Amino acid sequence: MAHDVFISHSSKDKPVADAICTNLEIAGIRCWIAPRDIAPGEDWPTAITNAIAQSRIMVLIFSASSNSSEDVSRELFLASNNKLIIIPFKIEDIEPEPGKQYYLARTHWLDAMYPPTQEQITMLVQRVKSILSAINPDFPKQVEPVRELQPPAVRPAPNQKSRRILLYVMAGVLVVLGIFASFVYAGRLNRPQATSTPTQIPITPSSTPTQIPTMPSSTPTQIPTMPSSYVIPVQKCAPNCTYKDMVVGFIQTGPEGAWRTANNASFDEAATQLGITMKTYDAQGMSANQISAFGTFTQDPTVNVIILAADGVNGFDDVLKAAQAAGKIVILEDRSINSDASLYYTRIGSDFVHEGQEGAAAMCTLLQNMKGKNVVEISGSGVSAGIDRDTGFRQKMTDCGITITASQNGNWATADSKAVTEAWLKDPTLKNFQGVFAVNDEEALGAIQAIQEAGLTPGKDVQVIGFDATKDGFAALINGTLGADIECNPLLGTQVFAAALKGLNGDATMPSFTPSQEGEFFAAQGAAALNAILPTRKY
Ligand code: GYE
Repeated sequence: MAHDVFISHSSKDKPVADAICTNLEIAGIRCWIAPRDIAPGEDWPTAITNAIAQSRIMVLIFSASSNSSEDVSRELFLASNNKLIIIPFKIEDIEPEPGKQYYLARTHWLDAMYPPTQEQITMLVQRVKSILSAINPDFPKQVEPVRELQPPAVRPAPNQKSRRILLYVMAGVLVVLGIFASFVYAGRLNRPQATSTPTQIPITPSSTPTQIPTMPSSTPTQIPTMPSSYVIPVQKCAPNCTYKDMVVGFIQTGPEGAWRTANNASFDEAATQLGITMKTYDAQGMSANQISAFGTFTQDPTVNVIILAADGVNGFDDVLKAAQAAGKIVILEDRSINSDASLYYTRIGSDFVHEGQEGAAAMCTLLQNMKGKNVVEISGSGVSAGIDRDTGFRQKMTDCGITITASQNGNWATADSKAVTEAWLKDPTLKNFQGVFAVNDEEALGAIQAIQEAGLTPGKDVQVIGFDATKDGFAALINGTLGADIECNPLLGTQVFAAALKGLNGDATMPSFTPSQEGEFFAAQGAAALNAILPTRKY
């Protein structure tokens, strides 16, 4: 039976492991746990090895007894070999022994206690759910409420005192709802400008995270213009927070091309200049890791701002809600995600749909004197930059009758894109194309290499366009192998930190999206003109 989660634990922690298993399964997550899932007479080591190989996530119940368990060490070894995401659920405050440290050093601990509280188990279920929905968008959305660990207690009739408290609480809730309704209806898409100090709906740090309505987003990576109801978490230093008060958790994508290097560097430089404390996390290209990192930064009491450069589009709702409930200001830099704008403070980045449209217009210009208008696309699937450039290009390509005859993911990388293009050039059914639409410069350079090695001339036999306008992109424009390069600005550090400071100070006037101002460059501008511009390029 396929399952999602392998629960690793010491037999001494069976009650906690069983409770967690029950609650995960209530939430629709299929678990494998010993001894329940070992068939009578089945060989344990084989059963465990197969179970781990078929899982996506390992939840490790970490305690003194599991720390000293050889079986748990072997399970960790197998989990790492099978590239499972490991979530250590710490129910005792002890450090892992060296052998286990090896596997747990880069994971994100979920601190709990013995026995764990409902809230801690809720956090674990949400974390697992978010990771699974990131891995597989079809994964069920709603998290079922976690059932209490002990059998339901018979509730005693409330006495005078508790009845009075009950009344106060209900009154309080009504007041909050009232303010909320006024907030939504008074400033539906525009944050109220009424008062100089922004309207704050008090987020009382209660046991369960504040429920925030989510507006279903229609199309994928819908770029919202103005949020409907983002509640800005109130900071102690507000309204006079300074950069010195800012502690940032920066969740980065992981290594990509020159654009990403420049983007990360712009944050490092700005943080140093402004005296901001910044903790960065490199997600190695996996949004599942990013969702896990969110949990860590959300639990980190020192962090008050979380910045995300998304490696995916789905699965962020729950961690955004948790971060907001924990009082963190969340800002999206660069890419958008499929979460409603009411779940984050703002996004700063490019309008990728617009870039895609610019790309199509450039390709139309370049194909004017070509014998055909067949274009192959080297995409950047799974993230908004690739998805939206593709959307924008396809919206405009019909203006001049372009047909996309093949499309494949190039992983933002030169080598992958070269291989993809080589395959198309060798395929008699696909080789008849006059243009290459590559969603970044690294991919465009890969296509150019393949075209040249096939004995064709890029810029003459085949027109290639790229995105980013990096120095390497410029060099290709200057030598004429690249026909056009649509600029995408990576230098966002200073702007994002300025927005974060506004967020810390409760500034409700910040638009939910601030698109970067960008242009495009053509080989037709000529080497002289382009060479004059090149020294001014910072990336
Ligand atoms: O175009 C590409 C990078 O998200 C805009 O990601 C960014 C893209 C950029 O890998 O080079």
